[in-house]
Amino acid sequence: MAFEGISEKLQNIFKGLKSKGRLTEADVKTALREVKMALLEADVNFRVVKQFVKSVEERAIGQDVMNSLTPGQTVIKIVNEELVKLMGSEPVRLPLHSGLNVLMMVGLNGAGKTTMSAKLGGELKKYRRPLLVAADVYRPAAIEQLQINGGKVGVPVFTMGDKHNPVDIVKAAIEHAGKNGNDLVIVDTAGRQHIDEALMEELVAIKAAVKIDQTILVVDAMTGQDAVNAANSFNERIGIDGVILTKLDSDTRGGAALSIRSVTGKPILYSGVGEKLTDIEQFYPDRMASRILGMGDVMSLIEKAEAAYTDEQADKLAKKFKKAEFDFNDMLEQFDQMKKMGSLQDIMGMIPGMGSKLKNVEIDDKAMNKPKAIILSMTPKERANPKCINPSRKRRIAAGAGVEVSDVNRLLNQFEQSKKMMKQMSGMMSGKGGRRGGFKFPF
Ligand SMILES: Nc1nc2c(ncn2[C@@H]2O[C@H](COP(=O)(O)OP(=O)(O)OP(=O)(O)O)[C@@H](O)[C@H]2O)c(=O)[nH]1
Ligand SMILES: [Mg+2]
Repeated sequence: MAFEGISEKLQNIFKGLKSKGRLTEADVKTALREVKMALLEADVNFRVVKQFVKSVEERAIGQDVMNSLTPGQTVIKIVNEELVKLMGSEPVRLPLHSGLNVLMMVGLNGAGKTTMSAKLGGELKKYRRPLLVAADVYRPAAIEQLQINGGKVGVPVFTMGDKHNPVDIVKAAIEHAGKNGNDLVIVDTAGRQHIDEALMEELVAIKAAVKIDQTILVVDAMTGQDAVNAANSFNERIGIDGVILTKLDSDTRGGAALSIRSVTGKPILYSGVGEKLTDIEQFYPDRMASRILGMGDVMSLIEKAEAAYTDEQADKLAKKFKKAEFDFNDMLEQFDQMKKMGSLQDIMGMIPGMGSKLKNVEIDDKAMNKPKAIILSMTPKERANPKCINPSRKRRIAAGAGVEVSDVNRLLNQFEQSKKMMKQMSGMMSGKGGRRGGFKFPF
């Protein structure tokens, strides 16, 4: 899970701060020294760390903070605010003007350019008419990969095979876009293992030959300092306009996410959060800071739930909860809805305070398979009215699902328990809007 190490360290530091009623200057300095170590260990650029700690210290060591009622909380709040600032403060939307826009995706080998090109195409298709362009003529199967991904998101792919040079391909693609009513051209370029002069020349040549509106650097969040150094070189050599971080679903330490904005001075536009082509999110500095601090990412969780549930479904569910009418048919439906929200591991990681608790727990998405199989081997009548499930029915259900009768019993007990809980909770859940409230920081 992303940011595990740094989250845990920061939370421990904060616990120490909060346990003290009053804070001395020395307390704050000690805590900040630990914050500094945690950031360095997460592979954050050392200059960025130095500046960060200085900014926090300037704000934290003052009479206002020391004399406040909850100095520990105040210091934590400052750290949070400075982290948000480090990643750009406000979310930045990809700037698109009216008429034809050309985006060029650049970055190191394997950063996720081809995947992200398709993800962006799929995302921006809502507002634009995108065209993907296969300008990686070096890596075997790169063109095919883009074609397959383009097909999956329903975005056309322009290719001239691998016998032309990328400058000619991009020129022809722009002409093609003009003729076919595409107003957004997304160019997938070749990656290299390291910054490589020939590659840089090629990108410079493309930029000289056609008008590129946005040069977007795709950065693998797993790679920390290396990514940041590469970003610097790309920026100096060809000039970049924005950054996209990929693989934020993996167990990245946080270094790239925290350094890249401040090192390049360019906004982080989106993040890639999985291998599926819908795994793309707008980048929100405040939400990312919450995740890094181990406060969870409640907003993203709510958005995911809202995307998976229609208003109608949410209302229906809330009503059933209220009357405790929830049955196994509903439970089955929930399993499928949960799947739409992503992997269980990811979902749990967004819940405040859960990230660090899950450290060594492997959450298996298959965990839902057993109860699902049991419910599937019930008759519709049994699902709607679990009370009628007598011992002989239990045996039949167990045999049908390939489990033990004790597994069936366990599920039935859990079900009764949750019905009781639902009754108690129903007062707290009042429609969709209600889910937004009630969020508290875990420390
Ligand atoms: N988990 C995860 N995997 C990703 C993400 N984005 C890309 N990948 C995977 O990373 C690998 C490389 O992605 P590509 O899109 O081929 O990367 P690329 O930059 O085009 O690579 P080259 O063309 O070889 O330079 C693939 O296996 C992708 O599925 C992401 O956000 N999360
Ligand atoms: Mg590629």
